[in-house]
Amino acid sequence: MSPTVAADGPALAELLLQRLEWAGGGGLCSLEVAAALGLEHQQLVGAVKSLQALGQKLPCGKVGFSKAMSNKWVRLEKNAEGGPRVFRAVESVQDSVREKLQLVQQGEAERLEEKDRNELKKRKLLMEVVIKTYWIRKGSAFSTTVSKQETDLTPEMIASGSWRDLKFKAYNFEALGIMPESGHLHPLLKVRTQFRQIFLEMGFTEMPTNNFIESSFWNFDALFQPQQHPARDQHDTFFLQDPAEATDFPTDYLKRVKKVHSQGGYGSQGYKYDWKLEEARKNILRTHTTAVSARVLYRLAQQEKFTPAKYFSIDRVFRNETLDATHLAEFHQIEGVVADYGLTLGDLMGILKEFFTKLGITQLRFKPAYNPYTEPSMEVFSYHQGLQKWVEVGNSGVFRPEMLLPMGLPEGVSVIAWGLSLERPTMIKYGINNIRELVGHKVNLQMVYDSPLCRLDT
Ligand code: FB9
Repeated sequence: MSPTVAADGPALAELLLQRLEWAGGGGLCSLEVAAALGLEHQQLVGAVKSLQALGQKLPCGKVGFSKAMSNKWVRLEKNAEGGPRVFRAVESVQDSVREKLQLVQQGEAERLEEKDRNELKKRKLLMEVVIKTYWIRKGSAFSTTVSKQETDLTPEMIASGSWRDLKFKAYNFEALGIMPESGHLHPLLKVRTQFRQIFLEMGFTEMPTNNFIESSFWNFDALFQPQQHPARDQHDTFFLQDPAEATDFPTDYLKRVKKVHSQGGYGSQGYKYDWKLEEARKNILRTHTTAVSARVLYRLAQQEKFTPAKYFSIDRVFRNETLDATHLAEFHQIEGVVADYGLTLGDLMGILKEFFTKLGITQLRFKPAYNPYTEPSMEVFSYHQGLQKWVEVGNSGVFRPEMLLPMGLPEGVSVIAWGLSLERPTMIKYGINNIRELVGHKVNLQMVYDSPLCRLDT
């Protein structure tokens, strides 16, 4: 029997759907439909399967089916002959979603209730776009031409008087500065700048500190620090292998230093030991910037006529110490030195008060201490409001005559000096607890970029 219809898939499937539409709620028997269409039953079953499969493939097939089921437009018979079947359950449907979307399509979305709008947006059937419109009207200086607003008042404008006819752009005091494209100073260098400013304000001159390598002579012997002092051995000091020795010393001065160590002089009994040149020659990484102060004071003493002087230095020093959260094998030492006739401990206390007040530190206390090259010596303490306790903020003293007189400084000239570190105030100002967050290979460079300007007196 020749089929009465073209039996290809989609056409047959649609034909079946139309017959289902005409059949009303009762549904159709595949056998009867196949006979009516003059088709093999299997062909029709194939069309039915293809329609069943469509429910899994169409992106909205599932949604449509579940909506039809939840609206009770269709019913599912799971035990129907030949497997699960879906039947029409109502004569006609009112698709409210379709009606609402048609309203949107007609540009009448505002007629939708908010809950409907939110439901459609949630199902991604509706997307809201906010369009910002402006109401434009004439201003006080309205013109039909756009006149360029000047941003700079030039000498030419003033001279010619043309500024009278020009419009100037109003200052924008809210404008933020443009971030510099250049590099960023490390917090240590920002704090160093502040300390340098304080010293310069106080009339001090910066000493040349550009030699990390120093001879033991200038670092220790010139300061009357004996050669057997524990600070001079390997566990506190870094010695160089190459060049291991310095050779160039002022001959006469070296003789006076040797004598004052081994025999005494200038009223001092000295240390009475066999002072050795080879010990003084040993090259090291300087352990303090006081080595630089010794060189500068020796140069001051070579003047024909002594003139009072104030010096400062801020630079790296190296000590072979136990490392911990606040101590590395190097740090920046800050040092102030004042040379004049008749200076006393009172002068030292006064200048320390002046110096630390500029740092915002006003409550100072002085505690007797010991240094090999100063006598008397004082530790300097300040009351830390945040920590509610007294903290050490530096060390100080009056250089010994056994250090100053061999240099050639006149009798009566005394030199007061003090020192502190750069890292400690920097860590406090920037709230850094571990020094490895401030210096070293683990430093987060973003910290450097983001670190604010430093004001020490606040
Ligand atoms: O810097 C130190 N403390 C400090 C300084 C400033 C500060 O500012 C606050 C924000 C407001 C806070 C703290 N100290 C000296 C004290 C301690 O930190 C101490 O534990 C560590 N000291 C270093 C040496 O340690 C091996 C700091 C360093 C120091 C100590 C002494 C001198 C220099 C640096 C000196 C000296 C001297 C003495 C006489 C003549 C010439 C130089």
